[in-house]
Amino acid sequence: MTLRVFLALVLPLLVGSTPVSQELFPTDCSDVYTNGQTLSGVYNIHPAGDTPVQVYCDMSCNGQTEDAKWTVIQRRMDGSVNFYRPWEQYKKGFGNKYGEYWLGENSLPITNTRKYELRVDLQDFEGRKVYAQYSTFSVESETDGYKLHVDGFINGGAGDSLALSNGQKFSTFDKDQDTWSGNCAKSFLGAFWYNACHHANPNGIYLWGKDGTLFAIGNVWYHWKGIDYGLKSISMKIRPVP
Ligand SMILES: [Ca+2]
Repeated sequence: MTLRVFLALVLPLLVGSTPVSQELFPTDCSDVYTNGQTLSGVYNIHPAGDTPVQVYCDMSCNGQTEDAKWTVIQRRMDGSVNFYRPWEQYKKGFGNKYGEYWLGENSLPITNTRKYELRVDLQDFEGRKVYAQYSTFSVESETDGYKLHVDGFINGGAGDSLALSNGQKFSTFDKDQDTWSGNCAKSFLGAFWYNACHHANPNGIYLWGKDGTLFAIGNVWYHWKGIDYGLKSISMKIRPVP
């Protein structure tokens, strides 16, 4: 029996309080922060019980605040990871937690009892930073296609490019759940909550700026930089609503 399993079995019996179990098994980066880890970096969280998931915690929101506590579920920053991947890859997650990655299903607020908000941080190649925030964020189960629900848009200069994706199922090139007669993931070389098809394509091709060679295939956010500008960085992050 490992020490962790032993503690998990015995410690709650000894102490029997929620904070202690969250200290052993932080659900997300806000628990990590509460446990005293206040610097941004890679940590283990336990969103679904005792199985640890490695994640990047953005504790300072790019240095803007001191207690941001965001759990990063998606991040692009240098084009080092290929995001054109099939359904099973998006389900289990992929990439490098110190760089670019998609966290995967077990860390999304699907069956979690907590309510979450979403923030999308964007940066262009001229150093400008904006964001879009949503006061509620949840995803339905795989059976229901990971249907997306976002509401309560707060404009940090980015504009609301997720409105078109609200209420949509997740699609990959091998699982077309969009509302278009074609295949959005194949046509726009990404994987996302496509409608018919998108105003944002965070998992599209890393374009290194503006490139109109192929229409809307980049990691773009339409309401800020248009449909053919691939962002320098884009990251999607969540935290429980207080
Ligand atoms: Ca389709």
